[in-house]
Amino acid sequence: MAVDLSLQWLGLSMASPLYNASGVMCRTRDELDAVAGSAAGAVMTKSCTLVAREGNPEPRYRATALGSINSMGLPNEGYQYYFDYAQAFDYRKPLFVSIAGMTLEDNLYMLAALRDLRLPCLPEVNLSCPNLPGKPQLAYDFAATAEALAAFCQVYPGPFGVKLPPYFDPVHFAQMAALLNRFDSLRFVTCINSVGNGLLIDLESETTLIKPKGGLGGLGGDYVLPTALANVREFARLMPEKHVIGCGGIKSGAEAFMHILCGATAVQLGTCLQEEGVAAFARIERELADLMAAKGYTTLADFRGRLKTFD
Ligand code: HRO
Repeated sequence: MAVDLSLQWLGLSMASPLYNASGVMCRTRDELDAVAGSAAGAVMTKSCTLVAREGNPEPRYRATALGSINSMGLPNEGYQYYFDYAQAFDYRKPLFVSIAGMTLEDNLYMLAALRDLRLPCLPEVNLSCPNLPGKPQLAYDFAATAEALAAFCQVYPGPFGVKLPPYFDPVHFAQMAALLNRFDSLRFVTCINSVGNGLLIDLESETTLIKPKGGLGGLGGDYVLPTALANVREFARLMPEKHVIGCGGIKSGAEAFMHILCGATAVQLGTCLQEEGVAAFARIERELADLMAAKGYTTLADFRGRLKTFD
C-alpha cells in the first residue's frame, strides 16, 4: 500500500511532516543547508535577536539516556544573518524564521523588517525561551502575551505562528487558547518548547550536568513526550481554526504518529536531531510510513486528530 506523507497547509507544500525544532541544526548557514538538503519537510532557523549573542557559558547542553537539558541562552548570529539566509533561500521547501526579541520593541522591529522583505517564509515568534537569567517566559504571563500578539498583528499583516511553553493545567489551556483565538492572523502554534528549569545531576560527581543558572535548564526528549502530547491535543481541540505543530520527545515513527494522532499538522525534531543528525529525518519518515501502512492508513489526514478516549 502506497503511503503518502505529504501535506499542504497555509499554502505551503511539504513532502514530509518532519522538520527541525528551532535551536537544533539551525544556527549557522551550514547547519541550515544540511537540514534543507536532508529529508526534512521544511527548515526552521534558530531564534534570533536584534544583535548576535554568544549565549550562556558551557557546558550548556547535555544528553542523557532519557533526553536532554539545555541552557543555551539564545546564542545566535543576529536577525540580519537569518533574514539574509531567507533572501537567498531557494524555497524548494518551506522556511520558517524564529524570532525571539529581548523586548516587545525588538520583536516588532524584526517583524517589520521581515514584512518589508516580502519573502515567502513564515515567522514563528518564540514566546517561551526558558534560559535567560532573570527573564521569565513571556507566554506564562497571559496579559503580556495578549498585548504582544495585538502589537505583532498591528505591525505584521501576514500569517505567523508562536512557540509556546508547556502548560500543565486545563484552566491554563483554556485561557491561553481563548486568548490565541482572538488573533486571526496567528495561524499556527508550536507546542512545546522545552520544559523549563529542570535539573539533571551526575550522581558520581554530585554535580549539575550544565553550568548556567545553577544547573537549571530546559528538558527535551523522553522526559517531555507526555507533556508535549497533552499540549498538542488540548490546543488542537480548543483552537480548531489554527494549526498546531508538535514538538517534544519524537525519536521514532511511533512518537511522530502520536503527535499527529493528537492533532499536529506537522512535527519538529529537537533532541533526537541534535543527537543523531539529519539522517533522523529519513529514518523517522520511513518508520512513520511503515507504521501507517501496518495500520492501513495512506495519508496523514486519515488519522490526524483522531485520538480515541474512553469518554
Ligand atoms: O537558546 C536557548 O537557550 C533556548 C531557547 Cl531560545 C528556547 O526557546 N528553548 C530552549 O530550550 N533553549
